[in-house]
Amino acid sequence: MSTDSAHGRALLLADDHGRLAVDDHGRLAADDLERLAAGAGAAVRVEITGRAGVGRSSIVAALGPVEGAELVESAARDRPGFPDPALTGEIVVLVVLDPPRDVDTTAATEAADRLLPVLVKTDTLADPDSALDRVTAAVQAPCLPVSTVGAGAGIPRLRQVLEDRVRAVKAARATELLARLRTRADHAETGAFDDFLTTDAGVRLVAQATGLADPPGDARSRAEYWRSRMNTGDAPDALRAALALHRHAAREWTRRA
Ligand SMILES: Nc1nc2c(ncn2[C@@H]2O[C@H](COP(=O)(O)OP(=O)(O)OP(=O)(O)O)[C@@H](O)[C@H]2O)c(=O)[nH]1
Ligand SMILES: [Mg+2]
Repeated sequence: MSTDSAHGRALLLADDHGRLAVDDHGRLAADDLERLAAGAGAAVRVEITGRAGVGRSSIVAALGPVEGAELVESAARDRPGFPDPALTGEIVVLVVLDPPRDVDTTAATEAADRLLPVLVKTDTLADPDSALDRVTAAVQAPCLPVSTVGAGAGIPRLRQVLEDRVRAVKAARATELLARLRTRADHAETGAFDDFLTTDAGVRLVAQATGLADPPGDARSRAEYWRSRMNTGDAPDALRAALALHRHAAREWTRRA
């Protein structure tokens, strides 16, 4: 399992020996279930990478805190005499200056579906649209234009896209964990899993698996929002998601009351 740990995901689904959490009798153990659920909800590691001096630190500073994420500036790429560090983030923000270099294309290929490319210092570009086309072609992915000096530009959009991606990573973790626990429960006894689903951690995990964003507001207003979404005659999936998010918000509201 440790081979997947670069993605920070597999570890959440298994114990140190690569097994799913079970007790001595092969049963799902409540403590372990809670620990696994906490892991699935842990901050998503967002790696900010690129060549030296492209503006990685400035982007981290301009973004400030991103909900559900831990932002890490990685060592610079393309330094003479140094191998490029492996990309370990669950999301890789590749900071690219126009004109793009081979090292940018290589990093984009390595990051694959974890990639979020950003064209920086757009305030210095005579023709930002052409630069965006060039960089998009080089990294083979849609690229967000950003500048961080003066008033700056593009940062709110970058934050929004990042938050959406972070939520998607967390939903994938939760979905995967739930599927594995469910399979496990099918093979063993279902009691522990069913019990877990009624705990705060279980309710949170099911809500996380929906991948939907809560509206802004306190727990009560969120609970009311999701209740209203339950009565819209939407498709069964949307209804189930609204129910899960309503349960989660209602729990929080009750706990705080
Ligand atoms: N014109 C312009 N300059 C910028 C922008 N963002 C950063 N800079 C400048 O670019 C230089 C490098 O920025 P950093 O954010 O330190 O870049 P970095 O990639 O973290 O650099 P190292 O960590 O030193 O490799 C600084 O002088 C910044 O002021 C931008 O959007 N526009
Ligand atoms: Mg820096």
